[in-house]
Amino acid sequence: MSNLPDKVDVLIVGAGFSGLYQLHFLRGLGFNVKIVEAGGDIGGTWYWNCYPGARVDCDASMYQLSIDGVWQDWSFSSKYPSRDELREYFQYINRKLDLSRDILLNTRVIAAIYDDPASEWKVTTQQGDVVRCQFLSFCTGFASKPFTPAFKGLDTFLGHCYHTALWPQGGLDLRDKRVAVIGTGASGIQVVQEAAAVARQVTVFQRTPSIAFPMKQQVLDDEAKKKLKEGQAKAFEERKKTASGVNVEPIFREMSDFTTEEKNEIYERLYAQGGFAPLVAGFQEVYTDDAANDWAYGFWRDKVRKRIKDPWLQEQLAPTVKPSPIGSTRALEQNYYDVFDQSNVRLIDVNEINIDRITPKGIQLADGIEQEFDVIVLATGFDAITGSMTQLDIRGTDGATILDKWTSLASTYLGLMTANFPNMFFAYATHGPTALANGPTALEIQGAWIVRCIRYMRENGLSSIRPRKEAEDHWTKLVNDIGNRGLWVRAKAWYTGANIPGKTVQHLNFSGGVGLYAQMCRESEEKGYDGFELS
Ligand code: N01
Repeated sequence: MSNLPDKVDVLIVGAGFSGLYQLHFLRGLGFNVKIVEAGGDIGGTWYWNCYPGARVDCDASMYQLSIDGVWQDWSFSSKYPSRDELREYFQYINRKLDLSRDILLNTRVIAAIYDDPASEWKVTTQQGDVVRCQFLSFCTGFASKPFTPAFKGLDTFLGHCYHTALWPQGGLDLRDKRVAVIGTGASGIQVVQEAAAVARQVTVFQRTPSIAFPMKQQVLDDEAKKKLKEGQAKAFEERKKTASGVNVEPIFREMSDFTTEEKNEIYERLYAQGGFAPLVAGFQEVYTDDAANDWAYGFWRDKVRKRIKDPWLQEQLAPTVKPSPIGSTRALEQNYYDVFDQSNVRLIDVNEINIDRITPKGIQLADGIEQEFDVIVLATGFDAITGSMTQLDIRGTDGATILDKWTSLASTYLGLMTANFPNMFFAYATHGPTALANGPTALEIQGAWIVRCIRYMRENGLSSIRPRKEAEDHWTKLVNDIGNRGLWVRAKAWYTGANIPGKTVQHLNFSGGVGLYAQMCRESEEKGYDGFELS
């Protein structure tokens, strides 16, 4: 049993960006708030994802909280900081805001049930604590349920085998090891880059090639840090109005308005900027139009192919025919496409020769050949977005779980609440801008809304808030209708749940842009929480 009180006003699940933000502001309003966190430290995704090479994929000047008094005294050393530096940043926030006195670590929530007459949630932890709260806020992120494919023989392997999100906190030395990396998404790419520098042999098992953009890492010197600070307050305000939560806007004019030379020039400039600039500041039409998407893919493919000598590898890593629409997943790389020219790195296309089973010594392929490894890295992704909550036994007013409710179709109102689950909020999750947005921008918009809502309830002597079914149906349809204008469903990826066998493929992100999202949340609030039933 831990030190959880029997009752609090607000219980927050998860001590990542969202949870810390909400704790700080709710506590400032005098609410009795606690965070329960499954991990051994704060940081959320940055606690769990300690695999070699873990690094953020958003520009750090935007990948931070805008809390006044916090951002002024912190500067990252590079544009895309490592996991270790992000951990330091979390410790810094903790010191500044004195958060840890209200955080219970190593405490995993496993169940929550709503007591309608009392307008309270009864929450149970794995250790057996039971805590009651009027408001329950899930700040569990989009990637807290790792996905491991059902490989035969997985538990027979005698070497080290870890999912990237469950990597040992103490690290694992890859020097001189024979390393297998299964999966070539953002996590797999980062591991491969790191392992290639030290491991005796790195074997990459690829099913679908990633369309990874060059990071173009930049070290930030004092001058650069000073310049960022000067514009920071304005940038924090501006980011809330943009499409993707970073301070750039896409080109809304159609590609056909431009000559090939002009398009090339624009893309050359965006590639030189690095990161997701070609997506977030490129032609918006790329997300919705096949021909525009093909053109952008061709541009990317030709750039990547120039970095790879071997023609077979060129076709494997940057195929002639695009493997999925560009912009339907997100991954950055530093030297990923270069390391395949090294003699210690090789690629296996599992579409050609599938993984048959994991053996005590390594991996046996469908051709019967067993390859021996010391380390197997499962960079196989997540039951993303909905999985963070559907993995828990959360029961609402009708006794059904969130899994029951969302199995055939995830439905929410404003990506903040779901009908039959009163007084329960979620942020950076289902039907928010989530995967399509810079995390801190989206979760601050949502967190601030949640904090104001809870304050409003107290000020007006209200005990419960729940979305009306019509409002939820309307929002859910809107998320899917806007999503269907894009090409995302063509990719077998986590944005739509298509990466998980048996999971319903649907739009899990609000793809209408952060600015529109913020506006719609604000409008509901300004109309006295339109679409919600308050009592
Ligand atoms: O997961 P993914 P990820 N046999 O789902 C492959 C964010 N992130 O962890 O595409 C063989 O993208 C699968 O193949 P396929 C980041 O935004 C953030 O890499 O299904 N392969 C794919 O290649 C990122 O976008 C942080 O054909 C199998 C890979 O596994 C998102 O999370 C850290 C397979 C999974 O790629 C997810 O990235 C990490 C099988 N049976 C991630 N099953 C931080 O910010 C799956 N694959 C710290």
